Amino acid sequence: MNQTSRRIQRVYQKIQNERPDAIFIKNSVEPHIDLSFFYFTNLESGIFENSIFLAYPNGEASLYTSKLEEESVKEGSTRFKTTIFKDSKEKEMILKKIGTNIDKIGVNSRELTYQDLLILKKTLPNVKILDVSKAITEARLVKDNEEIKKLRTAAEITTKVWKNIPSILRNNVTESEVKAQISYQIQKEGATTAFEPITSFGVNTAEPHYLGGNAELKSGDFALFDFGARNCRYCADLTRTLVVGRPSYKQRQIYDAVFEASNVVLDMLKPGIEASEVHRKVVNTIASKGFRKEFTHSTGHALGLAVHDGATLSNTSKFTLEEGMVFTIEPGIYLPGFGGVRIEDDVLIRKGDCEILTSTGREMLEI
Ligand SMILES: [Mn+2]
Repeated sequence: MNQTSRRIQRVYQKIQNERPDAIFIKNSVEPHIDLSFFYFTNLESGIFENSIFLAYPNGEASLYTSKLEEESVKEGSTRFKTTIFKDSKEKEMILKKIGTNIDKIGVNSRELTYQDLLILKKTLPNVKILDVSKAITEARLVKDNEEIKKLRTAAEITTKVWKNIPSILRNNVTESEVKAQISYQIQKEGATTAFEPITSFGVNTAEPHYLGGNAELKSGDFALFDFGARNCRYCADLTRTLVVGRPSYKQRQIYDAVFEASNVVLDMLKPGIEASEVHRKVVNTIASKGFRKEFTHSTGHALGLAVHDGATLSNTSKFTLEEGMVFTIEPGIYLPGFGGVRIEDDVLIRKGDCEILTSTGREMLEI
C-alpha cells in the first residue's frame, strides 16, 4: 500500500460517527491552503491553490488541479489519479461529476473556507456534508516514519542554525539583522522558515510573540531567539535565550526556573501520560520558584505540517500522549519591563520515553 492510501485509511479509521463516501479536501488561495492536502498527497513541491483532493474509504484518491501544478503533481502519479482542469467552468463540471456517485461527503471544517462550503452546497444540493475534521486532526497527530524523518531533519537544520547564532552577535547588532541572518542560514541549508523568526533583545524578550524591530544588543541583555526550519513541508520550532555578559541574580533566578521546568517535563514524557498533566507539571515547577503568574501560555503544541499542528499541551487538553506524536515543550517566564526567558525543544514521543529532536544544550549561555 502506498503512503497516500495508508494515510487515507488512517483517517477513515478515526471517524467515529457517520462515514462519508469520500473525503473532500479543497484549497482556497494562499494562505488558505489546507495542509491536510499535503498530508494525503505527500507532494513536496507546488502550491496547489484551488485544488481538490478526494479520498475514498478503500484508499483510492483523485486529485484535481490547474495547469500551473502539472509538473509538481507528477511525483504523485503512482499514488492517486490526477485531472488537470483548464478553467473554473471545467472545475465546476468536475464538482458536479463528483456528486453523481456519492451520497455523503466529508469536509475538514477547520480549513475549508465558508465560501467553498457554499459552493459545495450549491453544486451538490443532494449530497450530505459531514465534518471529518476531528478524524483528520487525530490522524495527523501521530506521525508515520516518513513524517518523522522529515521532522527530524527540520530539527537538525534548526539546531545547526542556532549553533551559529552566538558568532553573529556583537555589540549593537540589531534584532532585524539577526533575524535576517537566521532566515538566510535556514534557507542556505535548503529549507525555508517555518514561521517568521522572533529575535528580541532586552525588555522586548518579555513579549512572547514580539515581531521584531531595531533594538540593539547591549551588555546585560537577555536575547531570545525563536525560529524553525521547514523541511519538505515539515516544521521545527526552537527557542533559546542567552545573556550578554554576566547574568544578574534575577536573570539567573528566572532562567533556572524555566530550565528546571524544561528538565522536569522532558524527563516525564512517554506514551500514556495525559497532556494536561504535562502542563500541570510545568505550572507547578514554575510556581514553586515564585513565578506562577509570569508563565502565561501553554506548555507546547503539536508539530508537523503546521507549526501549530492541531493540539496543545495545556490545562484544557483532553488527550493522552502516544508513540509517534511530536510536540514542542516551551516553558517561559515573562516580566514586563524587565525581560523574559523561554526554552523550547521539539520532542518525539517514543516507546517508554521521548527523543529530543532539537538536541542542543539548554543551560544558560553567557556571551
Ligand atoms: Mn512554539
